Amino acid sequence: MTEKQTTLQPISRGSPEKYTERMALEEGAIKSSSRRSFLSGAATAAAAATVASTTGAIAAPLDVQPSSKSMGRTTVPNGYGLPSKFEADVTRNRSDIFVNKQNFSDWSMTPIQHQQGIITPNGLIFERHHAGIPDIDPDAHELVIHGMVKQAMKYSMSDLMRYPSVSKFHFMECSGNGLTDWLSVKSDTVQQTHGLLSCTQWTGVPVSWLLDEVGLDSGAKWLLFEGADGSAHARSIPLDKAMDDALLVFASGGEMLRPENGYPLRAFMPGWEGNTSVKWLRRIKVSDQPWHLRSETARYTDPMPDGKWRQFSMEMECKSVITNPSGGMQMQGPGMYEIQGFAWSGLGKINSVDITLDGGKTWRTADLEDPVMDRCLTRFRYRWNWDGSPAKIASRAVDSTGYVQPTVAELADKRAIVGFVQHHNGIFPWAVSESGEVTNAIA
Ligand SMILES: Nc1nc2c(c(=O)[nH]1)N[C@H]1C(S)=C(S)[C@@H](COP(=O)(O)O)O[C@H]1N2
Ligand SMILES: [Mo]
Repeated sequence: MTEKQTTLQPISRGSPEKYTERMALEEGAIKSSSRRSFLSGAATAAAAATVASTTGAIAAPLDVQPSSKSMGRTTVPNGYGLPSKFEADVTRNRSDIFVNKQNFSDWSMTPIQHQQGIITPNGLIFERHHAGIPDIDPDAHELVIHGMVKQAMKYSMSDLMRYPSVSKFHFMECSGNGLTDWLSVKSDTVQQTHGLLSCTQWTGVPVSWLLDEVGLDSGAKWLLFEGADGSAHARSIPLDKAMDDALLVFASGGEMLRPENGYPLRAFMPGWEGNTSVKWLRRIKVSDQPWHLRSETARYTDPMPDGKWRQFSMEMECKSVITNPSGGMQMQGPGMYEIQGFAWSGLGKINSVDITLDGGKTWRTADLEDPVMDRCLTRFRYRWNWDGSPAKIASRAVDSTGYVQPTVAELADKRAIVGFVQHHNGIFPWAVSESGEVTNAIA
């Protein structure tokens, strides 16, 4: 998709009166508590001028639309609904910076600049797989739980789906989300910089229920989760996490998982880096220690300033990004815009989001849209009357533990920033030029 085609019009929907009302809510423009006094103030003329220049007033009554003059398409009773053909640009895309020559260990990114609300449609959930997507027949699939247990057990999919289940809203983020941001070549769009991020309602069975059933030997501390794909991707998970909130997920967004997201069964670790949510799950082995797998030594570790590498940094710390306006978009002249974006934290809820318009010199409070849920995407909104001068915009989130999303410099103090950086949650700026062009402004 060429994001260059995405243009941002100043807000112009609705009646001029409604528009003026919205204007009044902008940037704390209401000094007095009465809207009337704002409307009678000097700002009214400016607001009215903006409305006139962006709404296209009509003189004649409405024509009958061509689509009203004939019957539409018939329903497709046995079909699966698809987005409008006019939305064909909204797709998952591969990386534009680091293009693999093969598709097997690869990833595709969610177009978060086009996501409305907090739920990612199933067909747009980002993909990350180490050896391609297996096609697994649920009738043949089994999950085994073994190791330091009283009674090793085997579960078919129909066994598992007979258990009571839970449905939870959570984000999922790959630890490599943003990993190209530190390189000299920058990604253009927010899909490329932050699109290894999705959020949906996950349905499955809590791991703890099955662990209770098999019974743990004393001394059990770690669990191996292993996938049935060509990479046999696996992770060691501490028992505490498994007992606390880990899920065996078979559905997302109201339907069975898509093949690329782990059909028919995956692990899901709320708030933790995506690679701990092992897809195509085939076994859980209980032990008294971690396995120190490739994914825990050669990969998914963080270089520290003292030259050592940190293992098992699985919680995704608080982060946010502006998705609108964002890289590759084109603003259509001065006027009202709504800055929008997402904030999330692997350690709790989002408490607040601040917006800067001047590259971090001053900050203002954004509105958080309900629902604000634990370890879930939270949408923030901020009304901005752009005066047409160059701006550097960014968001900064604070979570319920009090953790403040760091600046890039603050992050670089705590970690050695080299090569592909994992767990990059630095404050991310976009530059808006006088001509309205929006570009990646990471230094
Ligand atoms: N079996 C298996 N599980 C896996 C992977 C994999 O390659 N194989 N990739 C992991 C990584 S790195 C991430 S970020 C998430 C991505 O899940 P998604 O493709 O559903 O977005 O799955 C994880 N689980
Ligand atoms: Mo990942």
